[in-house]
Amino acid sequence: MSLPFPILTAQEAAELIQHNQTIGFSGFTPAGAAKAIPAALAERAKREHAAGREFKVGVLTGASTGRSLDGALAQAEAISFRTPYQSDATLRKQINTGQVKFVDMHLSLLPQIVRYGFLGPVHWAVVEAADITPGGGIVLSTSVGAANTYLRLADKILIELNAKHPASLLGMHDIFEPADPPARQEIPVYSPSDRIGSPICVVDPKKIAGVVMTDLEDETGAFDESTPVTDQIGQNVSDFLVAEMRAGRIPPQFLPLQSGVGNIANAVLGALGRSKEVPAFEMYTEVLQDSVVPLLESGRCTFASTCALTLSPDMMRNVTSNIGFFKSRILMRPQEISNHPEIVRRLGIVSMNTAIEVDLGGNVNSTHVMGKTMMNGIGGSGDFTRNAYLSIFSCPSTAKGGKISAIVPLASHMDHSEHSVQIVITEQGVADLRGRDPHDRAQLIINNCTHPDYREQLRDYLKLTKEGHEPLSLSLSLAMHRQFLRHGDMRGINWEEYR
Ligand code: 0RQ
Repeated sequence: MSLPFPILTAQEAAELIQHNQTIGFSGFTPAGAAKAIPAALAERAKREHAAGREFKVGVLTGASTGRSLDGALAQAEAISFRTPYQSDATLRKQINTGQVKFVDMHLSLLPQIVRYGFLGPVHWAVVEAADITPGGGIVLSTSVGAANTYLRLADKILIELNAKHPASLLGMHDIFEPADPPARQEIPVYSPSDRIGSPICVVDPKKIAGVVMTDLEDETGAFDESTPVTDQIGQNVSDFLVAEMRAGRIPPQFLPLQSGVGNIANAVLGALGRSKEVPAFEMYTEVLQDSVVPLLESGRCTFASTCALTLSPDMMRNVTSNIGFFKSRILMRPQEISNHPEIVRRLGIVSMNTAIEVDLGGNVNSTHVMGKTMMNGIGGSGDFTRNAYLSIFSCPSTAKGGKISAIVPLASHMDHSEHSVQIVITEQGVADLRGRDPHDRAQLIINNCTHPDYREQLRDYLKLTKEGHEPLSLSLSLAMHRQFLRHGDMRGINWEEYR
C-alpha cells in the first residue's frame, strides 16, 4: 500500500524540529517509544552545539523510555524540560544537577494537563506505529501512553512505522479520551476487559509531516536475578493477600491487581502466580512485565488491561507469534484511563508499588534518595495508591548493603501520605496499618518490617517522642539520614548527638 505522506529518513525528520520546541513522544517505559527520530535528533543537536548554536527541546512522553530517546537526547545535552517520568542514568544526573528541568507528575494527570494548556503548545507528536492508513488511522505499537493525546493536540506529526511490530496488533489498543470539564462524563469501564474506545488513533492526515520506516526492537532492559530478599517480599505479599481472602476481605473471585515496575514488582507477581491459594486473577495495571505472559498462557492471569507491553524482545516475539490468543487477553489503554482514579476506585484494585523509604507514620518516599536526589519519579504509583481497595508498598528493609534503613523516623521526601498507604511489606514481614493510630502504626512498622540492625534504635526514637498524636521529634526525625551523610551508615546512632 502506498502512503500519501512524505517518506523521510530519520535525519530528514529530525531536521524539521526546531530549537526550543516541545515534542510529545510515544513511549510508556521503553515499550512503543519512538527510537529512530530521537536518536537522529540527538545527532542533530550535537552538530548544532559543535557549530556554536543552541539546540534543546522539551520532551514529553508517557513515562520512561529507552536509550535511543532519553539516553541519546540526554547524552547530546538536548533536553531542556522533561516530564512526567524517566529512568535513564545520564538524564537522572542532569536532573539532579539542575541542567534539565524535570516535573515529576502523576501519570494519569499528564494528558489532561497537556490538554488544559498548562505545559504550553505541543509542536510535534513523534509516535511509533505498527500500521498507518492513508486516511490518517494509526495503529500504535507496544504502548499507548499519552500518544493519542499528543497526536490530537500537536501542530505536526512524525510517525515511525516499525516493521518489528506487526499490523496484527490492531485490536489490542482501546483509545478513549475523556471530554474536558464541564462536559466530562463517567468513564464506562466496569471490568478490566471492557472496551470503550477505538482500536486506532485517527488524526488529520494533513498534520502528518512524514513517515520514517524503521525495524527496531523495544529497548527493554533485563531484570536482575531474583534474590532471597526479593523472593521473600513476593512471598509475604502473596501470603498477605491469601490471608485477606480467607478473612473475607477479598472476594473469592479475587480483585484486579496493579503492579509497578522493577525487580521487586516482578518478584511479587512471580510469587502470586505460583501461589496455589490465589485464584486466577485479572490485572488492571499500567505496565505488563515479562512475568505476566506465562501467567496469561497458563490461565493464572485471565485478562490484563495495561498501558504498555514492557516485554523483553524474546517475550514480545512470543506474544506476536500467538497474537490471536493474546489479543483476547490483553488490552492497551491510554495512561489517562489505565491509571484513572475513578476506575481504580470502582474496580477495587489491589495496588502494589515500591518504596525507597517508609517512615514510622506510614508515609512513603518513592522518588528521592536522601530527600534530594531524584531516582525515577512517582510514575503511576500515586494514581493507584490513593484510590485502590488495598494499597500496598513493598521494599527491602535495607539498601546499600545494610548501611541504609528503608524504615526511617520521617520520610525525607513524601510521595504517598499515611492517609493513602495501607500495608507496608518488607522481607521481614507485613505491617497492616489499616485502622491503626500513628503510635500503633509506628510500633507495627518497627516490629514487623524493620531490619533487626535498626529495630532497637527506632524503638529508642519512639521512646523520645511519646507525646502528641504523631510520634515526631522535629530535631531528631531526620537524624538517621544525617548520620548516613556524616558516617556513611545509619546504624549505631546516638540520638543525643542530634538533639
Ligand atoms: O540502587 O540501582 O544503585 O543498585 O534504588 O532499587 O531495590 O533494585 O528496586 O528496581 O524495584 O526500584 C523505588 C526506585 C525501586 C522503583 C524504585 C536504591 C537501590 C538500587 C533500585 P542501585 P531496587 P527497584 C511504576 C510505579 C517509582 C514509584 C513506582 C521506582 C535502586 O520501583 O522508581 O512504583 N518506583 N511507580 O539500592 C538509597 C534508599 C534506597 C536506595 C532503594 N532508601 N536509599 N538508595 N535504593 N532504596 C512506574 C511507572 O509508572 C512507569
